[in-house]
Amino acid sequence: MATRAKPASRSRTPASATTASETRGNADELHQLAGAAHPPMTTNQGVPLSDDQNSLRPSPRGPTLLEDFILREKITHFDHERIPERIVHARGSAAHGYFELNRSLGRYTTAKILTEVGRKTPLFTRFSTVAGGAGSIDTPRDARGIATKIYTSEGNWDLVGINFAPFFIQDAMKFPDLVHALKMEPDRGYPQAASAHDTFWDFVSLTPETLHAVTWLMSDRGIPRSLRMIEGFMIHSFRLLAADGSTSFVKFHWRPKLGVQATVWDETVKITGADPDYHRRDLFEAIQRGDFPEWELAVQLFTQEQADTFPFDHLDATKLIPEELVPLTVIGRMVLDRWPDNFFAETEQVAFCPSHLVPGIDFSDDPLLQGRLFSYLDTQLSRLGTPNFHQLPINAPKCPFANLQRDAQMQMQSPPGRVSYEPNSLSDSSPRETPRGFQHGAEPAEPGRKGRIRAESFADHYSQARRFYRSQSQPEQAHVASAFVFELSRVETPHVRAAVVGHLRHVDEGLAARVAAGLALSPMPPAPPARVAPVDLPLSPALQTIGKMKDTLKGRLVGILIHDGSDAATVKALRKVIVAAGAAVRIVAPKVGGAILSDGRKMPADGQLAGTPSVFFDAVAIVLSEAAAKQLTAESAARDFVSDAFVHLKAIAADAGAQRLLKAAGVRRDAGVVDAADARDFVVLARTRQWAREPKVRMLP
Ligand code: HDE
Repeated sequence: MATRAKPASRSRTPASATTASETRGNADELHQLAGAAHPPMTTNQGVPLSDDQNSLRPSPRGPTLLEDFILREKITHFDHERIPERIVHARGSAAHGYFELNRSLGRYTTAKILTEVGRKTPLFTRFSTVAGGAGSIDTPRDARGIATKIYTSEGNWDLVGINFAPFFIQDAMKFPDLVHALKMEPDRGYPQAASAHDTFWDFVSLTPETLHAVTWLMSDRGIPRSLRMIEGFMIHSFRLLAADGSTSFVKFHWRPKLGVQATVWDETVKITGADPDYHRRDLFEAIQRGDFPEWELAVQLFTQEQADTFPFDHLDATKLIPEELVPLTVIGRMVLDRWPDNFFAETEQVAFCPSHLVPGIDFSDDPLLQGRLFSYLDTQLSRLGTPNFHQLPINAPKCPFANLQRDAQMQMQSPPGRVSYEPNSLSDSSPRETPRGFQHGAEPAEPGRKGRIRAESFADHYSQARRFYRSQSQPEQAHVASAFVFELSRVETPHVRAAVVGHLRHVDEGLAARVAAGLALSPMPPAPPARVAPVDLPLSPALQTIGKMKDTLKGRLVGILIHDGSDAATVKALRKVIVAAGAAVRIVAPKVGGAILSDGRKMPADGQLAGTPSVFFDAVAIVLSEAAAKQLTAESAARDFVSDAFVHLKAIAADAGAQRLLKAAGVRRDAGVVDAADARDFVVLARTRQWAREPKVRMLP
């Protein structure tokens, strides 16, 4: 910033001289800082700059001159820095990595990416929430997008999925309505990134096909612990095309190496306040410390004949194919090992389209997928402003690509020659079709009559929602009920609340009763007429989240609270055992500089207590001298650190000195609270939440 000149002086000074009233800000100091390693700063036209601190003016306190092309270029560029954010999935975080196939699908497809075992193919994966804007929080109750662009040798293949197996609607026609209902209400501009409001639940209550995905949304899957711990479902069936011309169906799933894990709701709410970037930071830090997130790519393969026997229509995006019916076969893995260099250039400008397929894979007739095939390309035009968005480095194929499309805004290529049409006889090198090119599966079209029709086979909206709810473990069922109660309690319109509970009676009478009780809703609202009466399907334990938590501490984070006088040996022993178990340790202390431990040495802190609550950790250890514990009983951040860890069902290790703080925080000893000396027991307990504690700390509906 320029130094302010003395207001009294109005004298004119020669432009060349610098006087007391006319300084160059800190430009001269900065010149001295510039070493040989720094390239000269230039304008966008390559003109070197001698002063990037001060705008051009005729006198120290005079107006800025229009002539200042350097200022105008800089400000103009700044004014246009933002591009329209994605209408959905605006909030996202991404990373580079690779895909490696370990089992060939050569019997089913010609796609090289699915047949060349052992080859590592680069990819870019973007995770997102759905409802909130680009600057919104990472941890609302919401679905999570997981979109992957694999730069295959046969062109880019985009796998654009979410962490729920069913979707909310069956026909693309309803997508704008679903999204309008979900996003902030248009008159008041809130809530941002939350489904707990009238318009969303109004739409749900009038659109029973949403019930299955909504039950997933209310489950623990809606509040993931980490982006590294979500599954990814491509939702729709796709076709695989074999070399002999035969076709089969496939569903693609990502399965996290670390297992699926969620936070508890109260914890989620607190994380949101403590760190709105919680998931982004978690992903960034994991990659920085070399703890590379990894997923298996699993497929469900089935034929038309098998599909004909399913008690549902696999073209209906609100249905899933249970693993028990069509097992998952793991065929490869995705590893994310590099954070983008630049958020805007890569994470923001990456453009996914489910229509980006490679030869050997084809679409199914799922009406939701069919609509998506139009939408994504269209939205990139408004978001990125040009049909040349494929030329941006993050979107460009890494294999050769060429055609005779030309010009348009922001054309980066300068193709030589007079020929930009085909067929032509004037060029020896213009691109031509190839027999190895993309083929569509030659399936006979079903006979029928054109119309705005919904298949009768799509009509059962409740049976799969029932199976999902009933397949959950006891704690998870309680969480689903609590989530419905929470969300509907935020709904101001009583008839909307009642209508949703009416639908829940078709899902499960017990669930409806729990939610009605939680809302103090009586009498029980009637169940609306159902086009197809729900049936009891075989349960599917694979749908649980708690069941899918991996029995490991790998990829998790453990916090150790210390203060001056904490026992050095205990802290070190804990850290050693936790790290050996695969987790990372963060030291938390009342002062960020750290604390002097019992051995007289200073241990630096990774986080200051008030800014590093226990919600950031999967388990916590409290190692304190008696004096420090006594002192910290007067500090609400310390009491909250301990009591939150307890009510969020985390394993707690505490030494004798810390007991006073535990007592002040209302911690009652249970199987999940151990002595800090028992570090090995602690790391075993820390692998899971203490579900048995939950009914003692929370009133569950
Ligand atoms: Fe999307 N969706 N979607 N969606 N979707 C977009 O495309 C759309 C659907 C998904 O990280 C948009 O580039 C329609 C299902 C992800 O950049 C838009 C329909 C699934 C992402 C769009 C659906 C998804 C998007 C907005 C119903 C799971 C983020 C920005 C017919 C399989 C990708 C953009 C990223 C993004 C349209 C339904 C997942 C507007 C019309 C089902 C992960 O084109």
